[in-house]
Amino acid sequence: MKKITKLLVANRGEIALRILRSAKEMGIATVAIYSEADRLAPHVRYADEAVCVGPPASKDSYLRGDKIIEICHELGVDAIHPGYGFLSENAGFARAVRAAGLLFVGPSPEAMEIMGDKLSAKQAVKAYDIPLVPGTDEAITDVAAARQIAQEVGFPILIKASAGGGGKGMRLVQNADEFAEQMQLAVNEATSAFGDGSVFIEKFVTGPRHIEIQVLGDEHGHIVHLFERECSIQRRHQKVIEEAPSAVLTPELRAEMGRCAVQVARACHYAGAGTVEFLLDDQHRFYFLEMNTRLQVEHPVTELITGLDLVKEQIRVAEGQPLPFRQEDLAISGHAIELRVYAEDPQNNFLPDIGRLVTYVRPQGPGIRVDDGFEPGMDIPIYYDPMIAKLIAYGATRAEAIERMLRAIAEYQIMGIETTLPFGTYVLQHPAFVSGNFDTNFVRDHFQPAALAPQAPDEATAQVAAALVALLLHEQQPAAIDAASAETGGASGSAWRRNRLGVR
Ligand code: MV4
Repeated sequence: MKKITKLLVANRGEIALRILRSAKEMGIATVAIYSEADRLAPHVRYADEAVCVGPPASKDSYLRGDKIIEICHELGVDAIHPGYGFLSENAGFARAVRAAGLLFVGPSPEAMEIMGDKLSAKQAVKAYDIPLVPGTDEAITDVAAARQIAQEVGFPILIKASAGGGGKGMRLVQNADEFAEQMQLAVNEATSAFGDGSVFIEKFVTGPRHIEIQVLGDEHGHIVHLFERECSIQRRHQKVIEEAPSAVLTPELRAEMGRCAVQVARACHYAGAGTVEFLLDDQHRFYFLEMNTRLQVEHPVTELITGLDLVKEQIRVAEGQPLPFRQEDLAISGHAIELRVYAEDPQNNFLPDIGRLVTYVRPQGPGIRVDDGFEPGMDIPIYYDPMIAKLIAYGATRAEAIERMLRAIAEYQIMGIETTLPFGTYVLQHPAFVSGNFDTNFVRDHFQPAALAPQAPDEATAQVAAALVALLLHEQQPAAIDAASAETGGASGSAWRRNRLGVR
């Protein structure tokens, strides 16, 4: 056991703040790092100390593992929390941290390596009873042999890159005639994107749900699961809405997927917080896809339904403490939904929208949590992920969580950039979402951008708008209008304005 007294957070934005807050509650001193683009970011002020690591580009700042370790030595830091993204799943960095005599708040480099590659992950879980999508568990190299396997599995099939993730290097093959060409494309894409051309075959599961299980392990071999998150609402392989629990899992299926997730974690001697991803098909059969060896963006929904602080648990595990609970101590209470508020235009194919948060007012009230890293007036940096905030609603039931989310979206005032907030309203009111009957094709099947287009105002609204424009023009040019007003013997412009607005 080694107590952490000073923690460096190797990240930015909402997740840096999220981690700093838990460290503060635990009485741990904190160090933030920041790039030149983030000098004014809230995480920099929140930490006890902050060090600039370099120019805006991630590779020159948040990815500079060598510099970050050096800072730890200079400031007497004893542990690093990597957050998500950046260095969080970099086994080489985790190894360097360990070699420098520091604690890495995350799993071992060995576990990261095993799960970082999809084929080695499949190999690792082979000894356990984990359902895998029919296909190959070794890299395919010979086209003719691979086509033969695809025939046996049955088209359509997917060719996936072993080193891939987020749908990159994934090719859908409809029939044997296309196979050779698609395989070549997949190998080329994997080679250029990951420096590793290993690909494998999986039967294509049509209309699957993406359901993941949160796991938590300690260094003494205890592993529990913290139930599921439903993450099927996504676009371009990026999640937008997540919820816990899933509307479709029965207690039996939940327990079974949970047991499998724990076994996947056991297969790589996992310690820390991790996520085991599954596909669930329309027959409610589930298949292990991959394991993410980090804290995930959507972890708050799990926190809300379990009452746990996952960052605190991560820190305690990193210190070598045993988990303070067993599986049977854990239960789901209530329902939580997260909407990722991205600086993107849902009416324009979710293209990133850059600019300034001219107005930024967060929603509040019962059951609402906002995890963000912005303040009014700040610019959205172009260098990083365009996520502004995570809006999380909690309720006793799914219906109450939906009502609260809709109310909170209506309260949220963001002006200056387009966001995914209106998309959230659309989804949360959609019959398919409300009924729970949806899959990973939700956006393709049910979302029409035109549904978000502003409606033409009615006559009364148009007149109020015209009056407000007149008032604003008056405010900007009071001298000219006051002069006109004096000529007609009226009150001064500003006094008139005060009276009209009821301001004293
Ligand atoms: C699949 C699949 C259907 N069948 N594998 C996409 C990203 C990667 N993590 C796994 N993905 C998929 N793998 C088989 N065998 C469908 C997807 C998929 C998907 C998965 C999760 C969430 C959203 C998705 C959107 C499209 C495709």
